[in-house]
Formats: sequence, C-alpha cells, structure tokens
Amino acid sequence: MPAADFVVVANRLPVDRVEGPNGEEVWRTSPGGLVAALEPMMRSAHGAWVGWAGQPDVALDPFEINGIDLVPVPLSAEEIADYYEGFANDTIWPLYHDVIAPPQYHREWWDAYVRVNRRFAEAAASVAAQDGTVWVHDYQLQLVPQMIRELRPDVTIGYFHHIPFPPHGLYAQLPWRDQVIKGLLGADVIGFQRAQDATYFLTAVRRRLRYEVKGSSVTVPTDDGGRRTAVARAFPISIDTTPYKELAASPEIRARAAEIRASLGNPKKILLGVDRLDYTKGINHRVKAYGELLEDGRIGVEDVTLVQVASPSRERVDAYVHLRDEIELAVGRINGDHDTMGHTAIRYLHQGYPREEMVALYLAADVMLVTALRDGMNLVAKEYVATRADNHGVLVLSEFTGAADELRQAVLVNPHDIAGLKDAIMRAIEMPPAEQSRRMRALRRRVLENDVSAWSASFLQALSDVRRP
Ligand code: GDG
Repeated sequence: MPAADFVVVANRLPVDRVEGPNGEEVWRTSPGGLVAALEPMMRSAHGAWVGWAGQPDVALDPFEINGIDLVPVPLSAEEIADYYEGFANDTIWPLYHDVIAPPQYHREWWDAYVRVNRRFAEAAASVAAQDGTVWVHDYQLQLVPQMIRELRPDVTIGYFHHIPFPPHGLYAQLPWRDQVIKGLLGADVIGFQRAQDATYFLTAVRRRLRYEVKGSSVTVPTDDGGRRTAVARAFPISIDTTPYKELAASPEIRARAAEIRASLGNPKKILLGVDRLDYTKGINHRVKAYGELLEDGRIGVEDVTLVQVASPSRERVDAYVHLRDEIELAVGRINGDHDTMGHTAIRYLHQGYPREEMVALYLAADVMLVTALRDGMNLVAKEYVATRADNHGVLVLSEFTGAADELRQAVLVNPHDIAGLKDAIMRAIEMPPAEQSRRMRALRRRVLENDVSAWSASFLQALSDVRRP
C-alpha cells in the first residue's frame, strides 16, 4: 500500500462484515455521512482510513474497498470492554453529556485508552505520506493527535469532536483532564459542533494548562522550547442531503409511507422519534409528555400516534440496560392504559432499519420529536428536514442539541420542562399549514445549503490555513 496523502482515523472503519450471496463472509461499506463527505477527497488525494474493523481478536492486513485503502487496527475483547465500552462510553460519554448518567472512573480503563490510542496513532503515522494530512475523529481518540505529532512532526493534523465538550466545572472531574487536553492540542485544528463547545475547551486549556489563548488560537509550547499555534472553533456537521432528497422523491418510498400511515389506522397526526437508545436522547421525557397528553384528554389514540424507533446501542453498558428497562416499562404502561383494538398509543420499535424505511417514516411523520437532553449535533433533525420537499411537517427540537444553533425555525423546547414540552407538541400538532410551510422552507434552505461536503471543505480549508498562514 503506497503512503497516503490524506489519512482519516476513526474508531470504526466504514465497513461491516456481512454474509455474501453464497453464505461466505464479505465486507460491505456502511453508508454514513462521514464516508460520503470524505470519499471524493479519499479518491483524489491518495487516501487511507485507519480504524477498527468491528471484530474482536482479529488481525487483518490492510485492504481496499471501493477505491479506499483501509488499515485495520486490531482490538482484543478485553480492550473493547475497557477502552471502548469502558473509558469512551462509560467515562467520557456521560461526562461530556452533562453527567446525565454518572461517569465511571477506572484506572484500568484509562490505561487501556492510552494503549489503544497509541496503536491508532502508530498505524496512522506509518501510512501517512511525507507532509500529508491526518484527520482524527471523535472522543474515542482524543490522545491520538499529540501521539501522531510526536511520531510524525511533518504531517498536518486535524481533529473533529462529534459530541459536546463540557463546561469546566464538569470537565474538572476527569482524573486525566490535563492529559486529554494536551492530547487534543496535538492537532493544528480542533473542530467542535457548537461555538459553546469550543469556548468550553479553550477555558479548560487556559485554566488547566495556563497556555495563552487569543480568540480561537492557542499558543502551544513545543518540546524543543519553541511554540506553535492550534486553532479551536466550531464546524457544525451536516448530512449528505442527496440520498435523502432522492429517496423522498421515489414513488416506492412514498407508497411505503402511505402504507405505514394505513397500518397505524390512518391517524390524523403521526409523531415520530428516531434515536439510538441512549440516555442523552430524552426518549423518556418525550414518552412521558405524550402519555400525559393522553391522560389529560388533550389528544386521543385514534387521532395521534407516536412512533418511536429506538435502535439498539451499547447493550453491554449497564446504564443502557437500565434505560431500556425504564423506557419499555413506561411505553408498556401507556399502551396498556390507552390502546384500543384498532389503535396503539406508542408504536415502539427496538430495531434498526435500512435507510429506505427511515425515509418512509420521515415522510409519514407530521411531527418529528427531537428532545435530546444533550446532543453534539443531532443528524436526525437534519434528515427529517431534508426529506420534507412539500414543506409540510413540524420539527420539535431540543435547545440542548447542536442543531438548535442553526435550525432556529423549529419549535424549540427545553425537554426537562414537561409542561412546556406538552405545549410544544400540541402547538406542532395544531400548527396551520401556512406556518408549517414558512418554517420548513427556512429550515430546508439551511440544511440543503450547509451539507456535509460544505462542512468537510470548511474544516480542511481551516487546516490548510493554519499550517500555511
Ligand atoms: C453522534 C453525536 C452527532 C439511527 N437509527 C437508525 C439509523 N440511525 C441513524 C440516523 C442518523 C444517525 O444514525 C444518528 O445520528 P445522530 O446525530 O442523531 O446521533 P449519534 O448517533 O449520537 O451521533 C451526534 C453525530 O455523532 C455526528 O457528528 O450529530 O450529536 O452524538 O443518521 O438516521 N439509521 C438507520 N437505521 C436505524 O435504525 N439506517
């Protein structure tokens, strides 16, 4: 494999091992906005993607799929438990999402995180071409920028943080708080979803390391007694709008949306939630608000149905096991109290679906409920908007998502305020078509103009500006 001018480093490679037509195992690319955004760049510059292939205890040689060179990083089952499920998903994830669940601090998890981050950094350093560019992604790999810089001072390093960065009062809990920000500062550009996240990060840098911060620039001392500049600012991520627009226009998908409505008994209004089953997404708050509206008699099951897709996620982490129990208990109670033979209150689906079915659901939904308690961006909100070509439909959106900074014409809510959330749902259900259309038009303009390729272009531009000012 030749040296790569452009290297992406992410926890997962953009592929899954699936069963082929003759029962044999084959690789299939997993569709995602990130892959779509980076594919053109990966092909034109010679590109490589470094990440875990998704199977524990398997060592694989680099291979190519659809013109992208993939460099698998092996992880043992124990490392997945300690580095990924442990430190990434049970320490950093809850701490960075406002401690909605209590973060667990374990020194063995941290040790595994350091060890695995070093392995990713070594893999990236060994494939990057002289003076190449490396783009590291997300909270699983916060130490990688600095580790790559030590190994390969010639390369330009970018880092993008997909989740929130917490206020200093919370960040300060982290026993390894100085090491983590030093790790991130190894990058030339550190990208965040919201301006607020960048501000919190810069505050941590000033308070903990006492480095000089001016605007979005940090002066970082180097080992040889010199100094360099790192830039930390917001680059709100978006979606690849093309497949959503195309699927939404397809007659088969439109027919499927009508079929979904019919199978729910053709209620007047369908409310929809689509989330990974995660405590940050506010699924329980949404279910509670909807249940109370039924209880209060403000809506009836014949008229308004809630469809909730909660796709399985992190099922070996305790907090997720408990969350699932809580949600399913609440849904079961509400359905038990309110269902009729012909109508269900909540159609709850603990399943993952192909993208075609997701788009059919978006088309069938009159109201999209995004009630996250904290969310880096929330792409579901943008996907819903991208599919609403007729400018109908209402997005109810939590203020605590990155998307709320951009999607100001949504019905914005504080999901902790159940009374306010109930009123917002009623307002969405009753919103006149002219108002829906005025809001949706503005939302669509925003999402379609700022798609994921605009996002990656602006990040890469900032990266080349900082390296060659
Ligand atoms: C992290 C940050 C940030 C979900 N269920 C199914 C399915 N999905 C797709 C959605 C959407 C994606 O997964 C979820 O993206 P979100 O942005 O909503 O949330 P996270 O997974 O938490 O993502 C987040 C994001 O990174 C990007 O930076 O926005 O804040 O937490 O695309 O459609 N897709 C299919 N079947 C499902 O069942 N096909």
